[in-house]
Amino acid sequence: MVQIGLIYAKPCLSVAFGRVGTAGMLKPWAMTKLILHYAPDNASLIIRLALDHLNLPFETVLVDRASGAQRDPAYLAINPNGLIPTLITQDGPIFETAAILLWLNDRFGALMPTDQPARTSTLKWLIWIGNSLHPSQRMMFYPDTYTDGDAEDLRAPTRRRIAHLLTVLSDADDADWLEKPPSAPSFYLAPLLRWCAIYGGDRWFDLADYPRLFAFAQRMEQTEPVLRAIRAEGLGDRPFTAPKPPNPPEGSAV
Ligand SMILES: N[C@@H](CCC(=O)N[C@@H](CS)C(=O)NCC(=O)O)C(=O)O
Repeated sequence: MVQIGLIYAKPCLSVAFGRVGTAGMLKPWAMTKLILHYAPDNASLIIRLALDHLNLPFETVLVDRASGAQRDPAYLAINPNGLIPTLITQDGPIFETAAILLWLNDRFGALMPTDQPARTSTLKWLIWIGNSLHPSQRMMFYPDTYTDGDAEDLRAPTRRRIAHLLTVLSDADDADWLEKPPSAPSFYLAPLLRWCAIYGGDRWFDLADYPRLFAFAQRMEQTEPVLRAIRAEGLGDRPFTAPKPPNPPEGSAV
């Protein structure tokens, strides 16, 4: 069953009336409450960070992973993939993390640069995270979904693949969003770095091997959305540079 979780609404209602080009005008779409179907320390964390960054009020509904609620008919009706997150919006339920981030930017702005070429490179890396890095992580974390054979036979090359991808990102000249104020790919990347360290086997990953990404993670840890997510999902003091398994106030990560 999908359960009703805590209600989370920051007192910033003025911003919920639309940030982009509204000049104080009330937009009808801005009045529909956003509902994030989430589990602690799941990909929904990325969307929580983005919603918080945008100062949008939203409700959370816990998807109880301990009972496999992501596969319940009620949840499959809004996300037939049985994956977390799903964001309920005035335009209907949205699944796929990158799609939700882009929808939020379409509606509210402030998640992607508007000037070129920064916009193009930020878009490129956002989709790279969603199409390349995140799927590789899923192969590490859910090997049984991808092979009938020995999980370790899949994990070993996938570890190398993830290391290669992170090296590509670290070395990229056009990934300067890493050093800029947080944008959509920042909110996507930071939790993925955390999960590399926590899930998918012991001690295969050390963020310190990627100094540029370590510095990025340190900066992200000091942002208000991350500080609030730490409390909301029990992520520990240094969720990206020294991650520990979560200790959430409700629900479970796996
Ligand atoms: N491509 C999906 C992946 C989401 C995903 O992997 N979610 C994980 C939690 S981090 C999940 O729902 N796992 C439960 C399962 O696989 O049954 C997205 O971008 O939203």
